[in-house]
Amino acid sequence: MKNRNFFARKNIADSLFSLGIIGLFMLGGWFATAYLIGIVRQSFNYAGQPPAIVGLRDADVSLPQATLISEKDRAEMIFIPAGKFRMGTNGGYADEKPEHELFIEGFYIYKYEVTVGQYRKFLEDPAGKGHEPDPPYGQYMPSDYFTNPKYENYPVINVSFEDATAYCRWARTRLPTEAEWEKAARGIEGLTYPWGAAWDEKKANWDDESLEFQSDGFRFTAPVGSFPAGASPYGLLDMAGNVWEWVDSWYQPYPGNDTRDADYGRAYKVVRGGSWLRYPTGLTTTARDTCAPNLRYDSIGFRCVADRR
Ligand SMILES: [Ca+2]
Ligand SMILES: [Ca+2]
Repeated sequence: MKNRNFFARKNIADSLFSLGIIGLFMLGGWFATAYLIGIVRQSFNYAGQPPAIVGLRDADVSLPQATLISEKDRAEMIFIPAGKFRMGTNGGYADEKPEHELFIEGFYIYKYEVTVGQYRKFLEDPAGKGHEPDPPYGQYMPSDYFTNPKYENYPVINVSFEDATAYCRWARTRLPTEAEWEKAARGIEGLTYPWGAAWDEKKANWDDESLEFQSDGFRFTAPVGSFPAGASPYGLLDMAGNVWEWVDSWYQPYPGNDTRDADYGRAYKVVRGGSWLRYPTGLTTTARDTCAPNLRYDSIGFRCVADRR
């Protein structure tokens, strides 16, 4: 029989040699395939853009990582590239005028409002001492908002500017300036709402209840990110509605605005974006409201920013 001596020493050596050659070919083939896949994937990456910045046209930017995770609170942050944008509007309320162009450096900003769960981590740290939110009040906010785990992913409320600032310090971030907030909300196209030019009652959590529209599905605050269709050009969520957001700017008139307002000065910080307790005119990307830095309301929360690292 032909294979009778298959196990003879010489034949074993020959067979091992043959197997070795076959193995080398297979290994080579595997490396070649992996290499080709790599090239194809690379070319796709080269042709595309990071998902968070698709559609943006800032030309003067070398893009760093499009998203980052904040170390302390695991918040997702999106990069807003350096460049000019249009701030304010010639329509809207008196304090939103005039539209003016501003250059600001690139920065990272939280994709979502800071949540009850994230704020609780801050309170568990010694840095959070003295910054407990006021208990919920009013007819809509549930009394167990801060204790029932089902509200973990809802925005924190009843925190003052001082509380928010302390949180940011703990998270090694800071509050956005008013200009940073507005650019992140409207992009460089000067959008009136984060999603576009026209109001859409289903793209934000606003005060539909008192108008008896019940169009957005939420009687009080909503879990952060409940309105993906309402995202800003950079992919930020709830930049219109849900909770107002503290920014680190005093309430001042814009350059070229000659209207008088007794509130202008260094008594009030600005809050942005409108809330579950406001009508559409308060939810535009240019609308400004104010609050004393030591007061807490159930319509005001915040999100943080970080400088490019
Ligand atoms: Ca609502
Ligand atoms: Ca908001």
